[in-house]
Amino acid sequence: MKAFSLLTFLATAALSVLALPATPLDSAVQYQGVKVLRVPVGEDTAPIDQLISTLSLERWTVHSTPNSHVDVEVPQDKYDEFVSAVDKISAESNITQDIVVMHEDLAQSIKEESEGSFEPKLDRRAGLANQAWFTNYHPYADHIQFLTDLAATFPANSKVVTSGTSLQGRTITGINIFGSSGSGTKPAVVVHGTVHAREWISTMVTESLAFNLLTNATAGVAEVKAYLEKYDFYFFPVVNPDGFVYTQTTTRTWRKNRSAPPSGSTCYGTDINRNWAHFAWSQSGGASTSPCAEDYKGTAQESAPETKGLASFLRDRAAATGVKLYLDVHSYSQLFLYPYGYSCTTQASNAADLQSISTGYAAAIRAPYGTRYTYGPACSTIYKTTADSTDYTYDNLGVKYSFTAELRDTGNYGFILPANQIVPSSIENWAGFKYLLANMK
Ligand code: 0X9
Ligand code: ZN
Repeated sequence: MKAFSLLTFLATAALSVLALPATPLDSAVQYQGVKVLRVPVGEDTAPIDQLISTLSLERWTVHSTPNSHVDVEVPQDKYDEFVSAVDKISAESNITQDIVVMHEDLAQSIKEESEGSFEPKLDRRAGLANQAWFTNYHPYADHIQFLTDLAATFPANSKVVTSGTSLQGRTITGINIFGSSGSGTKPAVVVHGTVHAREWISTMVTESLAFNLLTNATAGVAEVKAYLEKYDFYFFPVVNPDGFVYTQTTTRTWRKNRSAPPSGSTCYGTDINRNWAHFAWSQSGGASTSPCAEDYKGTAQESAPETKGLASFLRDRAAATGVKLYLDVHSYSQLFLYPYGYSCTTQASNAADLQSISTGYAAAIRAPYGTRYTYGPACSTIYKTTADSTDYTYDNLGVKYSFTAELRDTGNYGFILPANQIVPSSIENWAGFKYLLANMK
């Protein structure tokens, strides 16, 4: 071994020792033999919901829609019981489609998803704030470093900002990107990802939008430079850091924040996207009051500090400069949704404009790789949701362009989207994002 490679080897070994103690590669063990199944459901969704709850299965599809499907994790020891019960339900409801296997062995898929992601040496060799970042998923601490490095690279046009503190004390960190008149002087565009901890692609795509905006504008691309003169941009890649860290150390498919069980329950977590201070928080049907449910709405409006911090950040921006565009990035299903979530009959006052801009957005997203997005008002396009982010920004803050994007895919991999889809997801979403910036009235 030559001196140089020996040194490299020793440095690498030292870094490996310093590496995170727990990674999805470790946590994947708990998923050995777990399958993820796409199960067709009929008009009546109650029997399948009942079965999933009796067997305590982890749902990937939070809400069952009639005549659609439910994606669900099924461990090996519950597989036979589950499949024979589904067969029975299917026969009674005349369902003709078969169960589809999304993941044969979730442990293996999680391993593949993160290949290379948790080796610090790779990140360091690449340098954090450059295009190579987008070839892999990354540990939480590296995301903070990415934002810091990005802002340090372009100090005249960006700075690190925060939107409060998570329950476990993590600073919710973002990047503010601005033009020649400085920060906070134009209407805001606010984009955030990872409300739901397991939706890792949303972290990467949010970062890629910030990265593309900054690198293109500072490289002199006229169209992008002009956006910086028009808007004051904020990107928060991880607004649920406690949940995100939990997906990296313990349970890859965790969704909610990590709030302690309320009295009488043993279940952790509030759904940040059912916890906003919208009047429909107290209505039923679009969120759960059960602390064990994936869409648990919390003990009170903004009881989750993550929701509260974000809402207060948005209120400040709305009062200071107004918020022109709010985009809440999730996965999966390839959807572009606008208000309302709480009602399938009440229409947004600018519904026609929202529908038409969504049509253009979907066409822009489709151009690079042919990826098809479905779009429309949230409630009638997917399901009813109360006190979600976009109803709040729309009704309470007057943000006329309030959207939820659900990124790739439509169910091949779901949340465990292979890392080689980060770059294409980023490219198509950059096209969609630019379309919005160019076409908002
Ligand atoms: O249920 C949710 O919170 C979102 N779907 S996800 O699978 N990422 O959990 C959809 C929210 C859609 N509702 C509104 N945008 N109003
Ligand atoms: Zn989500």
